[in-house]
Amino acid sequence: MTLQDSPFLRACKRLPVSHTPVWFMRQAGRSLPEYRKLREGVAMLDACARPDMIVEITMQPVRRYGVDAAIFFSDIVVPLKAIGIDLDIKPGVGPVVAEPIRDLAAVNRLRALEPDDVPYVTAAVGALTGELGDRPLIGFAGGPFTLASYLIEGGPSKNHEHTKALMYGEPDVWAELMQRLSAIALDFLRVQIAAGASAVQLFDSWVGALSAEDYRASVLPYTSWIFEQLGELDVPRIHFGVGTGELLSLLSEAGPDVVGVDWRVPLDKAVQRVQPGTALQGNLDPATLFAPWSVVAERTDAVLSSAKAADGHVFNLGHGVLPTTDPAVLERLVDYVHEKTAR
Ligand code: 1CP
Repeated sequence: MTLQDSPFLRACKRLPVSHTPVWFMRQAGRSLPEYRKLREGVAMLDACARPDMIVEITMQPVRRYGVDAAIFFSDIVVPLKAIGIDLDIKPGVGPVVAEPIRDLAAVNRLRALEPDDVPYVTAAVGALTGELGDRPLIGFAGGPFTLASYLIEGGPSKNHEHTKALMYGEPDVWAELMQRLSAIALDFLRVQIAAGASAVQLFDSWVGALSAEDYRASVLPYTSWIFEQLGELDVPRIHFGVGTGELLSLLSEAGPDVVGVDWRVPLDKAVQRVQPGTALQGNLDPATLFAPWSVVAERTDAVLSSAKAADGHVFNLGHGVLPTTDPAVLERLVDYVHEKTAR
């Protein structure tokens, strides 16, 4: 098999596959004991800047689960740190920004990302593509709304109130911020593609906080620009956000090849909301994995059956693997999907 014949890349391109490909958002990281051991005494952002650790952590779930794609180990805030923003990833919390960005002067200090800012990304992607062989590596970046939310709120937020206050109250500052963050996200993806990533996912995780009208006016123009620019690079583009049932048609309008769907919308309904010729990714509720196996199997059957309506399907969870998930269940799930869909 060659890389281009891999079930994951074929499903993204809506070509027939030998089995439905599987990978899991957040497959690397806290749910794996081998990850926790490797990370002992190493801060998250330091791990993200060490090619040896990036390669090992990216490979861990591939070895353990036999997933059909690897996702690059990094974080959506890595490019922001790389351009000099004072931020940290606090254990048990997430990204925390020392000085939240809330005015034009602060926005204007956000500079562009250069490949030389992230040499460890280039080095690690290069090493990984060698090690992965015909298994694709997915590169990723945070979407502009989600990055903006961390920068404006100063950390994780439930209501995104400062973000919306700026979006509604100072549209010019918002536009400047979104332009700069979109360029940073695009350049972070370009670095990964140039080094050998064979697909990319834009995680605009928190856009589900917006109404369709606000998303269309204040986010869609920027994500559309990112996908348009990526179109020249000829790698499948995946777009995902949580709680986006009401936004799926707009996420699709932005122009990705694949739309990631969370667990709230069955895939046969999601098909009707995306543009024709769009593949779907998803969408087992990650909390299902805590139920007895018979329930996991039944719910997985429901996802696979619903996915028959889709033009191309990549099996995934509806959001990231929860940190206390039993890895043995994920391992069994990969085998189950492969067996059930073998053609
Ligand atoms: O110490 C640790 O282990 C920190 C936990 C951790 C890990 C393992 C964080 C902090 N980030 C990561 C890695 C990571 N982040 C990956 C690679 C691993 C993989 O997928 O296999 C990826 C793709 C991300 C992307 C990411 N970071 C997103 C988008 C995906 C999603 O889950 O929606 C978001 C929103 C973040 C921010 C972030 N970083 C870390 C945390 C705990 C969070 C979320 C905080 C919050 O709830 O707002």
